[in-house]
Amino acid sequence: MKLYALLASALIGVASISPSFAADYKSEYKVSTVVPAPFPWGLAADKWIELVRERSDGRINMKAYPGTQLVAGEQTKEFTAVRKGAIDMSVSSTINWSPQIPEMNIFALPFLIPDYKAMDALTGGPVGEEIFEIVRSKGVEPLAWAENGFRELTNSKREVRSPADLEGMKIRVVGSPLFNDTFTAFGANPAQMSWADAKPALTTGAVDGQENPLTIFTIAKMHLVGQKYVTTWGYVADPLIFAVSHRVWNDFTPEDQEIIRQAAIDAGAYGIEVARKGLTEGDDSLYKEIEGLGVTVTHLTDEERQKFVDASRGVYEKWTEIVGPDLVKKAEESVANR
Ligand code: X2X
Repeated sequence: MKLYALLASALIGVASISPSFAADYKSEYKVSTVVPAPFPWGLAADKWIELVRERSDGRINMKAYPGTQLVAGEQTKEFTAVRKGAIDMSVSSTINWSPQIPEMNIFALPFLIPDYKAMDALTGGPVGEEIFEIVRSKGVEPLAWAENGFRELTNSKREVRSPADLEGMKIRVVGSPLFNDTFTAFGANPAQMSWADAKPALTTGAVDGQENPLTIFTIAKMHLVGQKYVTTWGYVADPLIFAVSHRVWNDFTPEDQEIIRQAAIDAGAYGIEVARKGLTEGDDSLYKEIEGLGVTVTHLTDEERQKFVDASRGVYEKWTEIVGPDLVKKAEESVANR
């Protein structure tokens, strides 16, 4: 250990006098995201990039590539690209990685996560640890959590208070077939498509509605593409993971790995803060802002919400088998003890 420390400090010494040391590093590390700043997701990625640049004195240069452009917008193929090293780094939604990592569907089990405290108990507890272990075993280093948010339902047709109101509505979804199952159970017609295709589909009326965090709703100005009804039901939550492909992770010195990891943790805390702004009990200003756009915002009563819970119970049970009953049990315990 002592020898190691000696070697490490010798290396740092060499690095400071020898420009060739940094030549092992790429001149740019590509960071994949779906949405850019000012979406909280993009803000979290930018903060990570900025902190790493600062703390490495400009030696480590990362750049955001939003729109999952590194996989031509096909966000559900992002994980494979990170794994293979076609993407160096990413800030990624568990939804988009769930087609390759079945356990990731845990966050999309309908109505598992009742509130932010539960979300924190999952990501910050044994469930988060297990998910990170799985990601690591597949060749990707997970560093920290950030947040897209609770996904709320929006549509152009009518106020939705019960599954009956959703009957026959065409709803854009993304991720694994879990989302198809859930919306089918509610009586809707789900259509899988990428974020790149979602807005045009809403604009033309090819789909009637969608589900996304409300920060996505406001920043993407979904009210301008006919989304006049919002139902807050918090049926699933969508955490984000800061990650680095092992293809590049293993090239960094332990000190630089630590810089990158700590920067992700700090950027994650910031990202979670901005993702929740205006959507908490103490500050519900974002709901007000949306109402101010002429949108009907419907907060379900417990009784109304329960109808959706009941309707999706079979889906929850089916997907518990796919996610892994032990992991789901762990998650339920974390939520109960939050
Ligand atoms: O496509 C979406 O809905 C988005 C932006 O929320 C994700 O990438 C999961």
